[in-house]
Amino acid sequence: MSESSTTETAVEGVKRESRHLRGSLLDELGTSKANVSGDAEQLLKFHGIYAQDDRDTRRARSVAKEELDYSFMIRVAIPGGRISPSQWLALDTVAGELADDTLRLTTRQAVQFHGVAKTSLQDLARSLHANLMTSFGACGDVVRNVVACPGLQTETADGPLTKTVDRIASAFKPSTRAHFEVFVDGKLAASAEPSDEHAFYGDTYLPRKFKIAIANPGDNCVDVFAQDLGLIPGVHPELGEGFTVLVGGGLGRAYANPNTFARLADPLCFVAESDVEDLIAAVVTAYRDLGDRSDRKRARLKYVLADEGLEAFATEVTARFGRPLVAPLPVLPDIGADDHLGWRTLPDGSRQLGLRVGAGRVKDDDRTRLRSALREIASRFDLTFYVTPQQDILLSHLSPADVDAVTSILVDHGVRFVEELGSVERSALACPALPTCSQALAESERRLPDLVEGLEGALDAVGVGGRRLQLRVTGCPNGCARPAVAEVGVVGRTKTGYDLFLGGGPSGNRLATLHAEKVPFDKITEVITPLLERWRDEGEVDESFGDFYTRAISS
Ligand code: SRM
Ligand code: SF4
Repeated sequence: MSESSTTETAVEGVKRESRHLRGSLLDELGTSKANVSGDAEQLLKFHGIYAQDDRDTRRARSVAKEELDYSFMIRVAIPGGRISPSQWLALDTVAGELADDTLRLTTRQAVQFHGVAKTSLQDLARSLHANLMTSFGACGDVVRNVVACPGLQTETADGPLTKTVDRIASAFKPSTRAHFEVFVDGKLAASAEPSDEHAFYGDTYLPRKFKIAIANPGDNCVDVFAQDLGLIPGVHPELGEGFTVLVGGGLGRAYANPNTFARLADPLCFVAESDVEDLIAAVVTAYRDLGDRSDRKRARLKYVLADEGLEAFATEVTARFGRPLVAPLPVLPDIGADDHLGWRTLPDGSRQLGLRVGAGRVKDDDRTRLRSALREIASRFDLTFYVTPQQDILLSHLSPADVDAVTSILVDHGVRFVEELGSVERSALACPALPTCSQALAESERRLPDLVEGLEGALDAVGVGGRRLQLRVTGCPNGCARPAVAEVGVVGRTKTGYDLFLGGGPSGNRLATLHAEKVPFDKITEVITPLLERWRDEGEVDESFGDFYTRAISS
C-alpha cells in the first residue's frame, strides 16, 4: 500500500468501496483458503478481527515454500470491562472450542482470542451475539472499546457512570448491519446499496482509531492522558455534574517515521452530563474532517492537536457543538493509580476480589489453573466480572456469604492472591508481541516473567526489595502496554535490542525519557541496577522510582 503526503491511502478506497464494511467478506469466508485478501484484511479489522500468522514458524515455512500458518485474532469489545457470569462462561467456551484455550484480557478492558481458524469466525460471532457481546467495532477506524475505571462503576450497582459508559459505547458503535449479515446471519440483505451508517462515520469512517476512557477523579488506572478523548467526572459550579474533557493523547510511534511521537492529552473543556454525547460527536467529526488520510502513521487526533494547536481545534469543536465551550476544571493532580487488587467491601456491602492475571493471559498451566477456577466461579456464584486496564480480573458484587467458597476454589486451583505477588510482578504489563502480533520486532509477553524476576532480584540485591516498580514491556514502539508513561518502559527495537524509557509513573501524567537504546534483553537489569542504587541512596522518603529518576537523573 503506497502512502504519500498528497493522496489518500489505499485503505480509504477500501473503506469507501466496501458498502459499509461488507466488501467481499462473505464470499471470502466461504473459500477453502486459510487467509483472506489484503482488502478483506482491512475490513475485517472493523469487525474486530485480525489476520495473523505464526511468527515462530514463518521463516522456516517461507524457506520451505510452504503456506504460512494463518489464523485470526478476535477482540471482543467489553464496555467498561463489565462481564456477566453467563457471558464469561460463553467466552470460556469459545476459548476452548474455537481458539487456543486462552482468553487474553487487554489493556483496554477487552477480551481477545488467538489462533482462530477462518472456518470458525462465524460460529464465534454467533456465540458472542447470542450472549449480547460483539467484536464489531473493537478494532478499525472507529470509536473503540470505551474504557472506564472499575471503581467508578462499582460505587453503586448499576450507577450513573455505568449507564454513561454503555450510552457512549452504543452511540458511537457503527450502525451498519454488515457485521450481523456477514458473520451472524451468513447472508447479505437484499438491498444492493445499504445506507445504514451514522452520518458522523459516513462512507470512509474515521482517519484512524479513536479511543475514549473515563477516569476516576481519585485514581488514573485508565491512563486518561493517553486517550484520544478522556473524560474525568466532576461537578461544575454552574453546569452541575459532568466531565472535564481531555483531547489528543496517544502513545504509538514508528521508528521509520521520526515525525511520530507519544503525546499526552490536553484539557479542552467541561461538559454537562446531558451534553456529553454531543460534545464527543463534535470532537469525532472535527477529527473525521481534519485527520490526515494520506499517512496512516500520522493520522491520529494527537497530530491534529500537535500541528494545529489546541485553540484552533477548540474553535472547530465549538462550531460543531453549536455553543461555547466551558473552561475545564483543574485536571488530576499526582494521584497515582489503583490496581484494584485484593479484597474490598463495596458501598452496597458486597465484596470484591481483584486477581492478578500475568500479561492478561487467562489459562490453565502446570502451576495455576486460573481459567478453570474462573469458570467454576462463574457457574456457581452471582457476581459481576470486570477486566481492568491493567489486564487483571475483578470478581465483583459477591455476597459476603460466598467469600469462603470462592477463596477455596482459587486456592485449590493454585491461584495467587495479591499478598503473594512480587513488587514488580504486581503491576507489570506486557503486550502479546510474538508469536501472534504482525508488528512485533521483539519478544514481550513470553519474556515478561524473566524480566520481572531479574528486576525483583535487583531490588533485593540493592537492599530495596519489596519497593514498587512499575514495569511495562512491548515488542515494538506502538506502545500497546503504555510503556511511554511507565516508570520502566521496555520497548522492542530489534530482535534482541530494547529501548529503555524511564521516569513515568502511575499517575500517567508524565512521559518517560529515553534512557538507553538497543539494550540486549539480558542486560536490561544490569543497566537499571545502578539507578536503583542511586534511588536507594539519594531518593527522598517514599519517593517513587519514576519521580526520583525525573527529579535527579533526567532533568
Ligand atoms: Fe495495540 C496495534 C494489541 C492497546 C497502540 N495492538 C495492535 C495490534 C492489533 C497489532 C496489529 O496492528 O497487527 C496488536 C494485536 C496483537 C495480538 O496478537 O493480540 C495490538 N493493543 C493490543 C493489546 C491487546 C495489548 C495488550 O497487551 O492488551 C491492547 C488491546 C486494546 C483493546 O482492547 O482495544 C492494545 N494499543 C493499545 C494501546 C494502549 C491503550 O490504548 O490504552 C496503545 C497505545 C495508545 C495509542 O493508541 O496511542 C496501542 N496498537 C497500537 C498501535 C499504534 C497506534 C498509533 O496510531 O500510534 C498499533 C499499530 C496500528 O494501529 O497501526 C497497535
Ligand atoms: Fe504488537 Fe507492538 Fe502492540 Fe506489542 S506493542 S502488541 S508488538 S503492535
